[in-house]
Amino acid sequence: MSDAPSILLDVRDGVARVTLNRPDRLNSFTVAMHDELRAALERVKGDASVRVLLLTGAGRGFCAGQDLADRAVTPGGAPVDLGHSIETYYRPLVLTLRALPLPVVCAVNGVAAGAGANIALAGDIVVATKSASFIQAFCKIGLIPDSGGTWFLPRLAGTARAMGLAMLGDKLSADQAAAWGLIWKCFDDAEFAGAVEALVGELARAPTRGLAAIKRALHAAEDNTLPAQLDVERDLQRELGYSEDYREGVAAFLGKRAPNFTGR
Ligand code: T3D
Repeated sequence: MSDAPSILLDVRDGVARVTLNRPDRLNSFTVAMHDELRAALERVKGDASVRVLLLTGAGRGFCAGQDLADRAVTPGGAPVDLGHSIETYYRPLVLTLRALPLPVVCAVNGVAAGAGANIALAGDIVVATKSASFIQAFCKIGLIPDSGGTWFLPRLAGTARAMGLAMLGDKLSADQAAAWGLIWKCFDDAEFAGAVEALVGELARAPTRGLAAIKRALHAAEDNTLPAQLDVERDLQRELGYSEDYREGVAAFLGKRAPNFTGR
């Protein structure tokens, strides 16, 4: 067994870079990796210098979901309580990513399968290399898409595509994922690292409170009526009107200069 950490965390220039680091197992999740990721996300939450979270994978994959060898499952053997695994690990992870008050960028550097595909889709901005793919592998082992898959897929791609992806478990190319609106963009492999750095750099220099409010508003819209959503917009706009970054943005525009946002 490797002594290498399953999760790498590097905080620099306002960007927290979290790397899933079990490349020989396509970064699939063990209990230990879940624990390390949870600790890393706690550190990110407690670090006021962080203005964007980047989640990516080491090696040729993004994440192959649950490590199927991390527990004993055998035909005729004792049943396992997967509900416990979801409740303890996958559910809190997805909710944490969605609730972080800063942009979460998932950089899908290779195959994203099972829970790995849906954790990627939990990001606010999802980018992928052209060679990456998304696989709802669950149906191949008698399970349903978890980690938000049954919620994200119909909303992003429509029920017909969600059904096909979930029931057939076909490999969806990054290009097709972008064409279907599952992800923001994909990039040629050679350009990917540079494009991701440019993206997270731009977000780290942006008005963080405004971006966090955009995230809250768009998430609220998933369940709201129009009048209720107009209330959300009013309340968030009121909060942002008091922010330093709003005043800086207006002054920069009127002064015909670049803004210097501080995230306050
Ligand atoms: O269980 C719970 O707690 C409930 C929650 C469930 C959430 C889930 O995610 S269930 C779904 C689990 N994931 C899968 O079923 C995906 C399994 N993996 C694959 O289907 C394929 O590996 C891929 C399509 C993702 C990639 O295929 P390929 O051909 O590019 O790579 P490979 O050769 O299959 O994998 C490379 C190595 O990683 C290989 O090991 P080896 O032969 O070199 O020693 C393979 O066994 C290992 N690996 C890949 N995925 C997993 C894995 N080992 C354990 N668990 C995996 N999920």
